[in-house]
Amino acid sequence: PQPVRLSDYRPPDWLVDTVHLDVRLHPTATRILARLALRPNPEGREGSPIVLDGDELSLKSIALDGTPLAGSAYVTTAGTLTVLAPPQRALTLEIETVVDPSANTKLMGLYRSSGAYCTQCEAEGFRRITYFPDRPDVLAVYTTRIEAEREEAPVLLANGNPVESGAVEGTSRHYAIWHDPWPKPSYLFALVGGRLDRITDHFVTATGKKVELGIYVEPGKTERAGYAMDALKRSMRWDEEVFGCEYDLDVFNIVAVADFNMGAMENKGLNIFNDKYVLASPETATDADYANIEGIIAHEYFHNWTGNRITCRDWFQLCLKEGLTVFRDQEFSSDQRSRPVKRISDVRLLKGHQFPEDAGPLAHPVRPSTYREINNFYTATVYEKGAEVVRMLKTLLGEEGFRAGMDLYFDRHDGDAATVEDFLACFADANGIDLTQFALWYAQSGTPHLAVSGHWDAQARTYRLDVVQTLPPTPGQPEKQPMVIPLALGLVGPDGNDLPMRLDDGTNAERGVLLVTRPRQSFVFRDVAERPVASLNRGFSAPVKLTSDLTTQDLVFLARHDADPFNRFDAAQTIALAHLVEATAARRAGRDLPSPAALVEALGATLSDATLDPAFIAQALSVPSESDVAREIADDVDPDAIHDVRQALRRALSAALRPALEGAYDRHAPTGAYAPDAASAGRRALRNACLDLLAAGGTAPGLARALAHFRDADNMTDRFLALSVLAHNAPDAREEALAAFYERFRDDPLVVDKWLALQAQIAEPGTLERVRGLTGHPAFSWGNPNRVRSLVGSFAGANQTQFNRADGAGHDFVADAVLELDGRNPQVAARLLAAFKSWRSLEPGRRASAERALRRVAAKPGLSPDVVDIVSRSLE
Ligand code: BAL
Ligand code: ZN
Repeated sequence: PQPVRLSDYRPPDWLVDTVHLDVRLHPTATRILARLALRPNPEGREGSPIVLDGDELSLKSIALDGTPLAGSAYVTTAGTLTVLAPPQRALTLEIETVVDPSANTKLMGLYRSSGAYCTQCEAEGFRRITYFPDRPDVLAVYTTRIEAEREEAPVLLANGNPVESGAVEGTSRHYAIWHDPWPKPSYLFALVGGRLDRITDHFVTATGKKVELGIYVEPGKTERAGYAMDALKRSMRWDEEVFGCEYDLDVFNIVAVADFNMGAMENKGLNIFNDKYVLASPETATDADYANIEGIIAHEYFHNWTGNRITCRDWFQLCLKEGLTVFRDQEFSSDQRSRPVKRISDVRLLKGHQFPEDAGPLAHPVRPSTYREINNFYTATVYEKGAEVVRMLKTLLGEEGFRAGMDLYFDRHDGDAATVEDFLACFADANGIDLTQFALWYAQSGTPHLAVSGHWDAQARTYRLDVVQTLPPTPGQPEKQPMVIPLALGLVGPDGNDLPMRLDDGTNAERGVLLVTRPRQSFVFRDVAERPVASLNRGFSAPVKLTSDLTTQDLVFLARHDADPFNRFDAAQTIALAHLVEATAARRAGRDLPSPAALVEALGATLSDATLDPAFIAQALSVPSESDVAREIADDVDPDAIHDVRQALRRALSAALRPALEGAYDRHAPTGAYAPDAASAGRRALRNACLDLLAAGGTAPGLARALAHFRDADNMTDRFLALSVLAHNAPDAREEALAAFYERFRDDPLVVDKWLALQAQIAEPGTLERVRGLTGHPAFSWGNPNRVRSLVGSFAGANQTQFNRADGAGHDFVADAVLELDGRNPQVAARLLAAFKSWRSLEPGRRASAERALRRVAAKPGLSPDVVDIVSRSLE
């Protein structure tokens, strides 16, 4: 495919005011009658033909203002239908197409999941339902009539409000009509038809309007939808209270389906979800699942304003809705749970997924300037880094300035298809500031590096911070300009309390934030009577890689005393990471491993601090991952060496902290029935983190505890943690435990996913054969994205040693899986292939095998555009 460029954007030549759809559902031949009211766009090119997008459609008829079009009046290609020389006035096109939902394995457009009909239109799926100008800046009012066999699809849903429903006289069919009064782009269209159960509730908005809420699930699963409903109502209230956003239809429906490419989709008034992010019960879902459900229900709901009421002008602006909405869902979860712990887990996700993306061949700006396949840009950079950029705006402007900018954005752009420039202009205008340099965050890819050193002058009683900012070259961007980096900090005095911060120009460092805007900058604080320890980038105020001249003892001090919980966590992680990097080098050079004494000291203090939140301590006990260490090493990476030294560190911590770990484990035993709230989840998290460390390396007492934990568990969080501990550390007990778990949950696909994912992550040479074998297991299916992601995705993305086996067999297996999948579901195939994103940082042998595997994929004829795009960028 030809690249699409942001600089080539042109407004549409034709606009669509209304769309009337009549969809006659049929398993293999669904007929769609579309009536489009079009008019020339005054901002488009005069005299233009009407060019509509279409993909795998069977065109049955086309009429203009009621008169069938002659064959010479239009042309179709593989991707378009063009009405030639149309009258340049408002007109109506009626188009009849037929599609086969049962054959739709791409899960884009109209398809079937467990017998139900559903749709996925973002980004370019609507063109797989009917011919349409399928771009986000064409906003229309939709009325949808759905008709189906009553027996096959008793439930018929579409966007907007229900208008009418009834029997189709003299047939076994029935229909429903839905009308959505809010103009929307085609990517937000949705319909559902099927045999579904539902739970209902209602919500009264701030201005007293009653909204009927429904969550539809596969028959028999309504008992698992309650938490999602609760999360939905909390989201609706929170968005009113925090952003002033009120819901705007009479109904809000959510449908959970088993086969879904993404996590969920924010279609107007009819969110469609992967059932992984709706269904939960204590027996089947972990605390992490509950937290994800809460966050994703909120995310999709929040899109109603940031995405739907204000949408994107074009797909380059994807971060406009995604980064902003991730920021909003992160804030929601922070308010519902522990803010510091939420921040820690969000930053872990950012560093674990986005930083590697930004450091490899797939790096791209938060707002890309070119793409060949937009589906490949639903990335950690657009979502997570996009959210960080919004968070930095808030840090720069403060609570009130940020809210003023958001209010102006909602006022000024409601009903618009907007751009990043529009968004930034609202914050600039509302606060009277210039955000030109800040806008570079949207345009420059790569993780900025800040090197910071501190200099205390006892005589002058000053403390100077020297900051050097660099931004590495990334694909297509050899040269970079300096960014605006809001660096939140504190100066911690010897007693552990923050010192006042007065800059030498007499100003206070406002809200404790320094603005780094130049390649080199110094900040001098005055009246600093004692040597402070600088706590830098508090709360991870900027998504940068920060190095400093803090000593290990400074870090141990911060891990004990920092008033900023994020940095308290981060100080211990920094010690651990430095240890692991040094230990990896020692292991490869055949030297003795360094001592982990500093980390033992820091974590020992954390474990014994009764004032700390258990969920926080659990995070602190979880040492950096193998991929964190690989990212830090950056070059000539040997995953086996990293794995070995990380295991050694965990064994050492286990031995050194054993009494404290056992004490915390015992003190946090459950006191009542399972509840998914944050406090209860935090207690379980700490107890499970202690167990995980106690059993590290397979010590007998640790394993005995894990076996008992597995046997006695009354909820999935505890049961699955114990199973993981056994699977990773107890080869002798592993098979029996895995078999017992499978027998218990074999009829529950979402739990089977956990079972598949766990086995794929075992860091042993036998895992590849195990995973190969599991692809033939009756519970596995190449057709279901959740199964593929659980088994093959976990192997490629969460098993560094086995995916990167020295013999190249792991790379070959994943390449084969990509090729197997590509003919069926290109989006899932391309996402799997992106697991090679860090291949260039591997040691030469593994790098060569990764390159061979990538080249083999690239050489296969007939690849999808999705896979071609990833493989070619990976090899560039
Ligand atoms: N818009 C795609 C799914 C999501 O980010 O909400
Ligand atoms: Zn989203």
